[in-house]
Amino acid sequence: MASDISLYLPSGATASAAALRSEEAGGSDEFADAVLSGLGRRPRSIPCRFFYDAKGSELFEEITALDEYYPTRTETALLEAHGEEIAALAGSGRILVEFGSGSSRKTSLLLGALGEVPVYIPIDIAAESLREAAEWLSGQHDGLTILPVIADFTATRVLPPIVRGQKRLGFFSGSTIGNLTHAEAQAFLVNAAYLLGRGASFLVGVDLKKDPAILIPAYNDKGGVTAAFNLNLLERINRELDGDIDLDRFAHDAVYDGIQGRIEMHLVSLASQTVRVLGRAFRFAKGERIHTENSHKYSVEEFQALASAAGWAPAHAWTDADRLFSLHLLRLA
Ligand code: AVJ
Repeated sequence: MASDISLYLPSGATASAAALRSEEAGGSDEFADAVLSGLGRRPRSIPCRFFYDAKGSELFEEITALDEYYPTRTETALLEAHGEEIAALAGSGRILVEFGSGSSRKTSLLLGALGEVPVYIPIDIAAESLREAAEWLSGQHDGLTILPVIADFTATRVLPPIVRGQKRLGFFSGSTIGNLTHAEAQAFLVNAAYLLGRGASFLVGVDLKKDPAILIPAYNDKGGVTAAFNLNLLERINRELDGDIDLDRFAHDAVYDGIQGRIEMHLVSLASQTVRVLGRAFRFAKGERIHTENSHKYSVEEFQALASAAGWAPAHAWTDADRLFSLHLLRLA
């Protein structure tokens, strides 16, 4: 098992994870800017990428095991059931580029189905989870060359030079594309086309539109794990930004917006109150909300139309029998 996995920086430099620990989940400066500007505007919002500090990542792992949260197990079952067909249609001997350090179990399933993968390149801004995932995968796949890239996967345009001239297969799992607005998702797909290059294939996990009676419990489970995941943002403000927020005076909420076709997660103020962050006061009225995440849902046709508009040719889509989740294989001419 390669223990000294070097992390690649778009500047071309490589660095050890230790040196980059401060990059964890958006360094505190970035977090401070996002929170102060986000709480200062209307509607108030804090970007969902700040969920994933160490505690948040642990809580998310717990969410993926919840009965109510069907996406992870359904996508994993699709990879188990259709891995060979996906590998055949995606094309063999391709470099695998993953957007996000993802869930290693799904990546390992795909790597297993693909067989010989010359190089695996996960892209993520969070150095620590990138290194952990890479070490776990190198333990599972002896001899696999892993080159983790520390970058914002929605925008980076640089891959390690080793990929030059080699065909690529992209992988974007978990319906994380749902966090992006439709315009952002299209821009992401255009950028991914640039990054993956001519003749590329792209496998994308997309959560499907369905009865809100299924969707809302998936984002507001009766055990309160998703609530803890959302409220952890306020805990993180108290931990890192000298906040004095009383967590008992805020509540988690998940609503389904049928027009936008998305779940929205909010933190609701249970009283009129003033909270302080880095010495700045923010007055909340009772019932006022902080938006913390969008999770867009698509029909198969809607996602194929979005992908086509971004220059990709939809090659195949797999869904489970209950049509809860979908995996899309896209191709670039
Ligand atoms: C990791 C972004 C795909 O939106 O379903 C889980 C995150 N938020 N429960 C999702 C999440 C609340 C998840 N993604």
